Amino acid sequence: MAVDKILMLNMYRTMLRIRRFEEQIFNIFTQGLMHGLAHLYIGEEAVAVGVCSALRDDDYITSTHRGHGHCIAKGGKLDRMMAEVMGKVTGYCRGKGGSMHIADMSLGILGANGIVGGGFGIATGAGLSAKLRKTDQVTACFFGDGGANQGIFFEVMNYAAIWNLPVIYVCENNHYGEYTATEKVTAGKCIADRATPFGIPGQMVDGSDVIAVYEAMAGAVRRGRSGQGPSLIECETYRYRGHHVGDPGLAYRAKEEIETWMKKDPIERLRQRMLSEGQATEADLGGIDEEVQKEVLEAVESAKTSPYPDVKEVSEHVYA
Ligand SMILES: Cc1ncc(C[n+]2csc(CCOP(=O)(O)OP(=O)(O)O)c2C)c(N)n1
Ligand SMILES: [Mg+2]
Repeated sequence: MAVDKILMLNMYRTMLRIRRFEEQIFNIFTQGLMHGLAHLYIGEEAVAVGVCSALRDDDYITSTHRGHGHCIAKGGKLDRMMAEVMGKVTGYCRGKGGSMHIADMSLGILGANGIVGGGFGIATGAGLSAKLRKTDQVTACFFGDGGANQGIFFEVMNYAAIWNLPVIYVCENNHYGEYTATEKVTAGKCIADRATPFGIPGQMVDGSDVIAVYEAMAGAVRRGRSGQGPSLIECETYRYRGHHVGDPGLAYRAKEEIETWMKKDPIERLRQRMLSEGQATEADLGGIDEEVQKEVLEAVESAKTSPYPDVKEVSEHVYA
């Protein structure tokens, strides 16, 4: 699929929905309206949106602890997500899961995951399932640079390779795992190279460029759908905020480093590109900005006015 104006406008809108949604998550955290923590994806939007724009509605994704962006890009409902984060009964898990347990089987969202590397087995199983059922569905498996050091990553690449599974492993290398710089704990030149010993194509992509991510993903999806097997894509990206909403993110990162990445902002970059290519006017994009802000504030209002689950159902739906 060529990257036309409609696709670009959709990508712009979706990246903005993620950013505005997460700004509100930070607000409700500081106002004491949510319990626990959430991990913000602000700065990394081009990865989720580039990847999910190349997927069909019936394809699958597995997500991580930093999962709001993945869910929104795959079509997750903002009001149900916001309600879940606030522990309300209208949330995706009736308010019992929170930020790291958002899933929507009807949209192929096989779940955020509090376990680093927890998506690898699920995604690879979904790939095996699609193969056995002889559908041409593919699965995108999001994981971080920290997740890339979990042993199961190597196990699933082996299985996916020998069985030719339609799984695309998408590494979000944001240069940190919690408070540790990736290069201090990660061997090798890059994570994409880890595909080579398994005979899988691995490539690095500029994860601040939504079109570059989309194009790399579209190639990997074609490969997966046509029975040629798995791929690994490493997206270089950066989280502007701390590891979670309670971490200012400044103690272990230089201010200049953060500023350098913010200059490559994925949303601003697509905006400038669309304006300079005449794909959109300031008025078109301003209209989208307004619509998105309104939609996000409505999700917050709806979550605020929803009730908490009844205490009688405290042990329901929490164990299967
Ligand atoms: C199995 C496991 N080990 C440790 C943790 C604690 N933990 C939560 S997030 C995180 C860092 C993950 O880094 P990365 O995969 O790069 O993702 P990022 O937070 O950068 O998006 C760690 C170690 C965990 N949740 N699960
Ligand atoms: Mg990381």
